[in-house]
Amino acid sequence: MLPGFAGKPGTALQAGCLGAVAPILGHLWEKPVYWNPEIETLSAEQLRQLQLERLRATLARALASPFYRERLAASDLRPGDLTSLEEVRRLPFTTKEDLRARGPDFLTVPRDLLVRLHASSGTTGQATVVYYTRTDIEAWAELVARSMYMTGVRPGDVFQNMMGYGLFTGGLGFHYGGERLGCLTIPAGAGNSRRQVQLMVQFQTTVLHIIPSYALYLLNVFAEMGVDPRELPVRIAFIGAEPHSEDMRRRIETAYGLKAYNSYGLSEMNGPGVAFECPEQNGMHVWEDAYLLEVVDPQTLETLPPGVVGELVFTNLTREGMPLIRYRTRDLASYEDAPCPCGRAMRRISRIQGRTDDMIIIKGVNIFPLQIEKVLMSLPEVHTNYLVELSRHNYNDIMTVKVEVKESFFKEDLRYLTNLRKRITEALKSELLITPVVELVEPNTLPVSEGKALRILDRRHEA
Ligand code: DLL
Repeated sequence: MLPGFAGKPGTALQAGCLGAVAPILGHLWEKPVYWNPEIETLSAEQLRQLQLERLRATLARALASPFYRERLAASDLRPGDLTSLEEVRRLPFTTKEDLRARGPDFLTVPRDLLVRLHASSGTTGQATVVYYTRTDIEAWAELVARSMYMTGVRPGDVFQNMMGYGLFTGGLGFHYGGERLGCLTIPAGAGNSRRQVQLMVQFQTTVLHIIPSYALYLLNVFAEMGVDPRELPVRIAFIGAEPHSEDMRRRIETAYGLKAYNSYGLSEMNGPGVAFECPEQNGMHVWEDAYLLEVVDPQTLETLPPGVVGELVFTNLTREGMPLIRYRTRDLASYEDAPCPCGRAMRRISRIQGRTDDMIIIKGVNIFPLQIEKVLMSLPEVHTNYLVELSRHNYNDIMTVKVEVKESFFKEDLRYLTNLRKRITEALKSELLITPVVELVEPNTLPVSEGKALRILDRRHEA
């Protein structure tokens, strides 16, 4: 049976096995589009029906945990009473604070059924811990494999996973997904830049998983080593785990000569593989058979319609050991439910616009780091890195933006650089509505992180 029509694609025929008969089979050997056709070709209506059934089952399962037994006791809603998905709004939200305070109380199974734990990277404070049963790990690997397959990764691809292996979900999540799909998976891990380039050359890597800011940084190492990434066979990259702009994606695509797909997830919802771009690169499909999506106004908590930016809220629909109900992600995005040309009915979310909690307020103006990035990355003179420092002087907030300028422009005369500084200041001012102090620095002089980039240094409390 040909993949895509039944069974799992990775287990059936591959181009390599067909060898000389491939041209004869020609028309039959169309690459299957879907990893899991049964789920990926559901109509919107069928998908909602499946979600409703799974939501009831999840609620019933959640009641086995001390946390939800208590929390849901106050609500008069019983799992069997749910007649529509909208009724989920009658249930209380779950927050990161709940997870921190009551961690193990979220478990619905005895401890000896748990096989793994991960912890969030803690970019916004103390880490939260999530637990997985064997079934959870397998279901998660399936979702990541499905996501990778959707972009065109196939068995036989050489997949270099440049994410941190460990408590962070990015490394092991994609590792299991890559193996599940049938890729030759290289557990390269984060950092060790020269080695990353060597691995790519030696094993002729075709697919990358990489933090977007690191992808730009790595270009310097390629240059130092005299290797042109465009001459390597790499054709697909997954970039995610941190906010990045469309300009940043295009830069990565051009410099490496590949297609870069945005990938979204969070440890509280297993990790990566919650929402992923299809070849249209126009929003990330939420795997709605596994996650129930809501977008709410972060202040009023009212449900928002398509196209309006609000906070993403997810409910697990297939998780066994630690299902979360109406988890407030703090991530801001909008959703789109118009049909996608790829044929999947799963709704798409926009690029993450920021978090409700990384918003910085300077002189009363609300600013999201992504706005700064968008401006800087649209300027051809700007190199790969920048740093925003917030300080306070005489009760006055000052925003200093240190910007790396490409070597070729740095060699220009002083008048040119003064003018460039003025242009960057103006561009930031018109986007942010406040005037930052811009400092131009030489390329590769700002600190680089091997994990998620640290772009904002808030020193205002030190004043
Ligand atoms: O970052 C999971 C992941 C790993 C996603 C690898 C994609 C690739 P956490 O460490 O728990 O999990 O951090 C989750 O990172 O709430 C977002 O604020 C941010 N984030 C994740 N993906 C994106 C993205 C992983 N594509 C937090 N764009 C989330 C913007 C993202 N922000």
